[in-house]
Amino acid sequence: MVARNDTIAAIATAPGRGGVAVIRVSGPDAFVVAERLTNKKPQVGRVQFVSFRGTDDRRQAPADPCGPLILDEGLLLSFKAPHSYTGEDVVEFQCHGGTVTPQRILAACLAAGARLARRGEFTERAFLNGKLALDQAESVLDLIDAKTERAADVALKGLTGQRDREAQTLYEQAIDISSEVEHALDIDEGELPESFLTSLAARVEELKDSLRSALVRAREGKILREGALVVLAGPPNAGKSSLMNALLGEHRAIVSEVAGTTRDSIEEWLDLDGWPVRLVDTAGLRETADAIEAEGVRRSERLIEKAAVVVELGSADAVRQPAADRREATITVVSKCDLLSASARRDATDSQRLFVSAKTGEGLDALKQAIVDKLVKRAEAFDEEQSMESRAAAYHEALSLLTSDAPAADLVLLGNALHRACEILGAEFGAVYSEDLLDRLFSRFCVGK
Ligand SMILES: Nc1nc2c(ncn2[C@@H]2O[C@H](COP(=O)(O)OP(=O)(O)OP(=O)(O)O)[C@@H](O)[C@H]2O)c(=O)[nH]1
Ligand SMILES: [Mg+2]
Repeated sequence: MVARNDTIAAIATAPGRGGVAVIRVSGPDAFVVAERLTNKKPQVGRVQFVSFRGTDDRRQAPADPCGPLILDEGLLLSFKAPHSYTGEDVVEFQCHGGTVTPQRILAACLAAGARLARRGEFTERAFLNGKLALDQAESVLDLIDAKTERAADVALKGLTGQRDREAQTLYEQAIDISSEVEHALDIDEGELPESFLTSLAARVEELKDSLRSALVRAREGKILREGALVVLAGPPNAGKSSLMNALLGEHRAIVSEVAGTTRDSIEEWLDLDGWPVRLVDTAGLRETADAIEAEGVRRSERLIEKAAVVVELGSADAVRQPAADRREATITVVSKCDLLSASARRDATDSQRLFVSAKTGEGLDALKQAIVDKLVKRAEAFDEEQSMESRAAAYHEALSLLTSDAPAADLVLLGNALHRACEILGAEFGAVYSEDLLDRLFSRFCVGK
């Protein structure tokens, strides 16, 4: 991937109907493109009211003797390098939204010499021109994708460099201890103050605590970014679809007294106390001869395996016990609790079960809280997850180096472990980037960003 000298253009706003759209142009010819479209010299630091004109071919067409085709009226904003998002000359056109006008203005930009931008190319240029660090570039994407305020807050921490500073602080903490150990290795053991080893052990423990908290934050970040899969499961007619609707506060899934109503899974986003949750209603689990329903059941089972949290519904006497490996992730719910008599309810009460009624709303808040609690626990559980993002993996690795290989009494071992931990932490905010990593990151962006 190399910095290019051409000029790129793209529609920066989401497609579809909207009041205003923004077309962004970046590169050495950005101002030329703007002048050809608006017939005005771009002026930095001013908002210019302009008419956007079509391409020259159209103006010269004999069939159109009335001069240039006006595509729209709107605003022109101009930024001179390096004081722009990308660090290059940038112009932004604000025009009316919708499907046609932004596309026509984009086409006019291309006819005026710009090239259509690839996904993420604006942010990639910002990175290559030193306007954004890698973590910040990644955070731009997270901010765009954020589904809850909490997720947006985490992305902003990355964008403003707070996450890099966190890695840097940990690195410095490790370097400090490491240099003390090096020093201790250089001098005679007899010259070390008596308290040296005790205070060293305490500082290593402090560093491990900091690493642990950073790891929890990094893992929360992953859940906040990607959302957590929460699956409603249970036998047919248990009230899964009704519960889905009650949690969403809308009639999203079809509910009926016929067992086997839901055949395919239904998915919606839900904001639970800031945690973005992918809530999925599934086909009821049962043996069935119906081929379509059987496929639905298979899909439910696959979803249950992947879920961060499984909400298992059943009547008081029929709640299935979750498989051993899914127990941590499962919340057991007695649904339709409004139908239970007082005595049946007493019999079924145990601390592991939540009584919930989609009809009366009883227990809904407790269920939401239980889901959030599971998500927090999941962020705190260190080992079980396979796919850790790079920063969490780095913190995890540094932590395990200091835990397993470094008895504080053996200074040589501790010194080695600290050395390796410093390398790992340093790479988290340092300048060690691989091209592959960059290509993978920027291709996840939308065009125009
Ligand atoms: N009294 C009462 N009835 C409920 C409650 N929740 C669901 N029902 C009823 O139970 C029946 C089944 O509800 P659904 O939500 O369709 O159940 P489901 O688990 O999605 O069923 P399948 O999609 O067939 O697997 C419907 O007649 C609902 O009206 C509840 O909290 N209280
Ligand atoms: Mg259903």
